[in-house]
Amino acid sequence: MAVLVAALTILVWPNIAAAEDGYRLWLRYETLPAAEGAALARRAGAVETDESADPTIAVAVAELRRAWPSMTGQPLAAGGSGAAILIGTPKSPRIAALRLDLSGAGEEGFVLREMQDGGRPMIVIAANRPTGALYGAFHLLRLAQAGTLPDRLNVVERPRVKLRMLNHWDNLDRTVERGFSGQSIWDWWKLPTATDPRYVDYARANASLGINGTVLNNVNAKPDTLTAEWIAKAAAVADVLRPYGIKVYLSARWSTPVELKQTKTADPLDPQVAAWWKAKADEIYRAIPDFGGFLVKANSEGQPGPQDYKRTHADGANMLAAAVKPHGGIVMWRAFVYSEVDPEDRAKQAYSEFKPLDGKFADNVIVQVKNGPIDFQPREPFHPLFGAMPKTPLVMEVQITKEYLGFATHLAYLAPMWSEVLEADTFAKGKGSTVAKVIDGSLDGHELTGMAGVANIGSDRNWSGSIFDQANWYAYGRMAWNPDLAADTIATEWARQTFTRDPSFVQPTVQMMMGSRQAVVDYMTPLGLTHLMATGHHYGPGPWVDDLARPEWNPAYYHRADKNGIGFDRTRTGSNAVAQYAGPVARRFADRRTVGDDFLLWFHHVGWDEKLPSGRTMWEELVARYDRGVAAVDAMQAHWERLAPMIDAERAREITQFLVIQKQEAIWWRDASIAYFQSVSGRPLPQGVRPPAHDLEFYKAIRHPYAPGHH
Ligand code: GCW
Repeated sequence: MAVLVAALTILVWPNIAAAEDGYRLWLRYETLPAAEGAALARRAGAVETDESADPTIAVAVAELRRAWPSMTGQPLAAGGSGAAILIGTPKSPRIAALRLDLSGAGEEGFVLREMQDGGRPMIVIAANRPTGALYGAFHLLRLAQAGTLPDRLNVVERPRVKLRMLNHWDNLDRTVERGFSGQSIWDWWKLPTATDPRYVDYARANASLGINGTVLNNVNAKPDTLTAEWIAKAAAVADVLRPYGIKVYLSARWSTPVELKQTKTADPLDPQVAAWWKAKADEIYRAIPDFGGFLVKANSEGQPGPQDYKRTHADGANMLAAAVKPHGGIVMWRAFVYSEVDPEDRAKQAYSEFKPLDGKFADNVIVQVKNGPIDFQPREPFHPLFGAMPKTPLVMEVQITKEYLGFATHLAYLAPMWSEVLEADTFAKGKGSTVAKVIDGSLDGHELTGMAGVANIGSDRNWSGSIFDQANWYAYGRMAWNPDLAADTIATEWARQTFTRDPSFVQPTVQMMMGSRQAVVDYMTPLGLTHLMATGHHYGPGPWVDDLARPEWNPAYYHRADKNGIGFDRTRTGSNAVAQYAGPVARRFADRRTVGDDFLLWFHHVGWDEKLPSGRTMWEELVARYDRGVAAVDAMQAHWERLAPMIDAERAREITQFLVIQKQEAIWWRDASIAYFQSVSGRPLPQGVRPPAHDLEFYKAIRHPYAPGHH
């Protein structure tokens, strides 16, 4: 029997060991080619510290000790006399003795330096604080894995943004709003006693990117979140994440005290309400001493808020801010608001409500603004609030999970979209006032700065629902650390760690990633169209929908197509949303000659027969864009057919299958959209264009009652 088991183990184990299900993300630490591994082992053969009693240094050392031998193929030396990695802060006598200049590292950054220490060659990871040292360790491992370790290390890095947050839209029953990667990673039911080992790997992955905060629960929050029972659960998660430098935050429902029957009102100016929140904050901080604070969605999409009591967002935010202030906590107040009774262009409403509140928020409030004025669409212009609230720190919120970009089955690399927004010039203080400078605080001199990403992490073995969606998590973290990092640089480092460094794989893969988001724009919402997705779950096309209770839930509200033309006039002759942007931006958007293709129909209503710069009419161009989108997916499939054999079969197969889904659905989007817009425009299909496979009624009848992520 024992022999049989042993034989089976030998047969089976190598396969298990080689299994690539994506669980390891970009932290794979594969053994390097022999010569490179040996060279790395010569540069450091041991990992040393004086500070192993510090929990953060301890996890950094553990990571290095796990990764280094795995990459070099050689065991670590027990210690002693050879070359080594030395990690720590100036509290360590050995680090202090090196007299490194750590001023460039700030509170959370690090210095990586190769130098002699008592005659021994050392890779030194030094930081002012343990968290910085942890980030330095991960940076070293990133360079080593990606094969980009310079001959003589000399790196100084610090994050440009202070709060680098994930927002989980995770519900207490473990469903995830807009989650496409299984259940919530938080197994609430078994918490606080049982903590899933995945929490540690989650923390490692986030720390490897410098993510330092996580909001555990959905912004559409339940009052139960703030009961003693749930605080204990959050505290257990916080305990696991703490060594990795990650603080826990909670989304708070405005009406919590009333719904828990502990106050009669939720009026922010009522002293009893303020006292309740203060006591609640004290209770939370007893359980989670480093609790980050609250995230609030108020008076938005049916959520309660201070306006229910005729108070402002600032009244509400400041009351909560006072409750957490003595503990060093903050309040992130979302500006994602639009009203069911306000007939004003939805794209204008957040600005109209929040701009007048600039200067009225307490100093531990940060207003969280989505990247665009509508809602995480495949392409939106930057939100007009960026640059318009100089006295208020603004967080930029992006959606890593792809609610509107094909869930987890369409390949869409989002970093180019985020760069597009970060690089956009608001002209708030003249040329060069980019959104990145608003976000990193440099434009208006804010210390409190942040980025928030709606997480795409779930219980799926591969964490994000697909391998390529891991890149979106990765890219978000890297850009929150440094908003100027280029999308293709990030894709390259991700691909080299995640798959292989073979340039004949990496280069075309990165190229494919870089074009993928534009492909989605083209086959879903080309030329500045927006929000044409099917109702509720937002999967697939629904441009014909015009009968929902609220006007701004209808795709027809956004595209405004009729027999004459298509597009939303947001110039002076229309809603005048352009006026919310600074002069030069407003003028560019308002002018048909300068607005450009990307935002044409976002800002203009264009006649079907009008000629565009391409020489095509509006109608012909629209059709051509849908075709271009499908062709781009064809090209991705062709690329991938050639690339797939270069990686493991397991991940390759998933990617191949998902591209088949994407192809089918790109065609669905194209056909349904062309069928619909043709029914409105009445124009014939341009010569040589393939007619939709079915008639419009066929597409209108498609239902997806079980699409994931919609609760
Ligand atoms: O994108 C929309 C989503 C809602 C979400 C809302 C928000 C959490 O469709 O599911 O609610 O935005 O950001 O609050």
